[in-house]
Amino acid sequence: MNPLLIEAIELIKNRIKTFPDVKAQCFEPKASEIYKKINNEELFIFNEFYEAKGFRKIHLEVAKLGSSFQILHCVFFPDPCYELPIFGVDLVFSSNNISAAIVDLSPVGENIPHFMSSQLESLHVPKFKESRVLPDWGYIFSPYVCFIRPVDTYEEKSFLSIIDQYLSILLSLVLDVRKDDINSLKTISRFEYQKRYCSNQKRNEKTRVILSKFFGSSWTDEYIEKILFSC
Ligand code: BLA
Repeated sequence: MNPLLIEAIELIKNRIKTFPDVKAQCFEPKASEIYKKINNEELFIFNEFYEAKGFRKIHLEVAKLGSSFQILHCVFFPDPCYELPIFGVDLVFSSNNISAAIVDLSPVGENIPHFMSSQLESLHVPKFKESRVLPDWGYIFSPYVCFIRPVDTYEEKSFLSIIDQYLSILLSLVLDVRKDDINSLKTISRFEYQKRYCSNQKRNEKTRVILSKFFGSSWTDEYIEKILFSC
């Protein structure tokens, strides 16, 4: 695996460990390690699932698809009873270079709450040389989304530091947050926004195309529906 990918996995795992009441979920055991060999090319996907205070599902995935693609994908799906954003990161290595690096704390309401935006504003985010344009479904992300192609080691490390800082903000939010009633209008509205996030992520044809190439389209549809963006 690419050393930067390993560094990113370590960083995220170390952060996950610090979330309150975190425990591993024994969810879909057959989905935790997926391995295939096609024409001497090895494909594997490792999945880890956790739950924690305020989060219905924390999913960390590492995939090696053929000789050229390595992917890190992680989403913290909040329990809609809590006023918490959706943390998501996707790091796509193509032929050992990062082609896409995206991280966000995405809103589950019309706007990002003020107590969250003030923390995000105070972060030190360097100016990356190559920012990337979001696809049309990308309106689900916050104004603080970082979507770039890092051009050198300095930018790669800076991106890892942003992942870490976003997780640190998320942790500070969960330590303070109160649970709303399951039937409250706030909870229901956050659930609707989370469903909207998931249905738009499912519109990412790039994820679908690469998974289908190796695993076929019906396996891919089920994987995206049940593992990546189940709601
Ligand atoms: C892009 N995602 C991509 C690309 C690939 C994948 C191959 C194209 C890279 C490029 O444009 O340079 C593939 N991503 C995967 C696969 C998995 C995966 C196979 O996670 C899982 C097995 N995607 C997410 C999450 C976010 C996300 C959580 O899963 C954001 C937080 C974003 N990925 C995202 C975006 C693009 C992308 C916005 C660019 C899409 C585009 O340009 O059309």
